[in-house]
Amino acid sequence: MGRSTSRDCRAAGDILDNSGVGVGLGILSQAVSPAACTSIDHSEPELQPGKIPPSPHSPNSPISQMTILHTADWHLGARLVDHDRSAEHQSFLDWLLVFIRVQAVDLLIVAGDVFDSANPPQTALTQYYRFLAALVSTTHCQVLIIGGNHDSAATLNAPRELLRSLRVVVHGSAPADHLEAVHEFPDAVICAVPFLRERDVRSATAGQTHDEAVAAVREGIRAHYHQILSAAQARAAGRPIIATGHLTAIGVIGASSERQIHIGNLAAVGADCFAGFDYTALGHIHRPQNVGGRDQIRYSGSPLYLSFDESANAKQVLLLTVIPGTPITITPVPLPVWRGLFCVECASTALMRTLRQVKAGATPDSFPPWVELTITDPIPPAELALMVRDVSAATGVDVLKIIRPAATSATTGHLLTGRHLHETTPTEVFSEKLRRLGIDPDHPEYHELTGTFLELLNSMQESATA
Ligand SMILES: [Mn+2]
Repeated sequence: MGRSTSRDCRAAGDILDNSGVGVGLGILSQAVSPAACTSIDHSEPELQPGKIPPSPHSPNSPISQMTILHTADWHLGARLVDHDRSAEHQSFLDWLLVFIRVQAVDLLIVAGDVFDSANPPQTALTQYYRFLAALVSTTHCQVLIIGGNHDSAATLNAPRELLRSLRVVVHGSAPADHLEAVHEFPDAVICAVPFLRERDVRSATAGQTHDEAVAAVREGIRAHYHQILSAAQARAAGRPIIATGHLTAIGVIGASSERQIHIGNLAAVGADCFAGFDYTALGHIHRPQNVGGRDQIRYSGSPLYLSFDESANAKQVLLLTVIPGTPITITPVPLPVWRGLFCVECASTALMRTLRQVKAGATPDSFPPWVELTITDPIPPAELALMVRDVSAATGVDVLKIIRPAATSATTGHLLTGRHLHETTPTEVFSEKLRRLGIDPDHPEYHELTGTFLELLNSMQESATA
């Protein structure tokens, strides 16, 4: 059952890899084609929210294998250019619930950034609790949730005793005792490691240089994983050991929607940090990928496109089949595109034709596509705004952001010109400040200042979430 499903899911993945990206249409990048995304597995009953297909095995039967679903970076409550995304999140949660039922998933892992902010809006909290309530009342699935750098550990942890009684384990922050992070299942041992804050892995030492501090954080993370691995190995008795994490690994390809963590991304750890674990379920990087070419160390990526610059990659969740004594089977399951994000570049005269092509390339029945539009010819802003409004209404494509390089080229090419403050990150603003002060990015001073800035930003975010 599990095996044939794996093949079907892989086939769907292959289609995704070959699906067209809209080149030659003035479209720089776009989401995957509708045909590839809407079908998950043709051998399974159609995934329809509300219909409960039969479970492949009874929850009461002895489990000879364990099915784990790895996902991360939900970012409930997230907005894009001030636009609400709760309907897309709801579509994802509805899909996820049905998928877990159909596949009889035994354990759902959410590897951090459940929420987009430390103080999530009420709608996001409601979505979260409704989803968990539906999951525990209609499936046998257990849940492991760890905190990410966007999450408030306190917000996640507040209901943890109540949730634990409902088979939902929450680790908003790292427990002081490593043994508390080790969870034993009949067929696997799971080590719950959330986003590690600097205070979790390093005691600040006066007089340390920036580089020494970075090295200390990196070493602290490595030691943390090593100690938890030892604790798990003492109990595993032949069962595979799976870790979670929310961090940056060396060599990953990121996107602008990932907030920098630790001291910049300089404290990124290598794949060797996870040596000894049979699988590592990572969060933080929104583009699905493995780490250091090792398939058993994976970022599931975010279920939604969170920024325009990640719109070219397919989204997925990872289905693991765990049978003690055999390697873990990893099956990427492509997700539907609930809303396509598109970067579009064209002349104003080609706007209607280009947005029609965007609409034609978008998934049918999805929410209206959102576009970041770069206009290549000089056109007065007022005239452009009217044109965009009319074309947008005619095509059903929403333009969230307009970039006019022709109009801004005269203003000495400031990197942030033409962008609203809410579209920038604090780090970008700081980098721009350094640039305007004439501090060269290759100069050591640039790295010192950036490192100090990120440390301050980090501790601000931490105290906001404490
Ligand atoms: Mn994230």
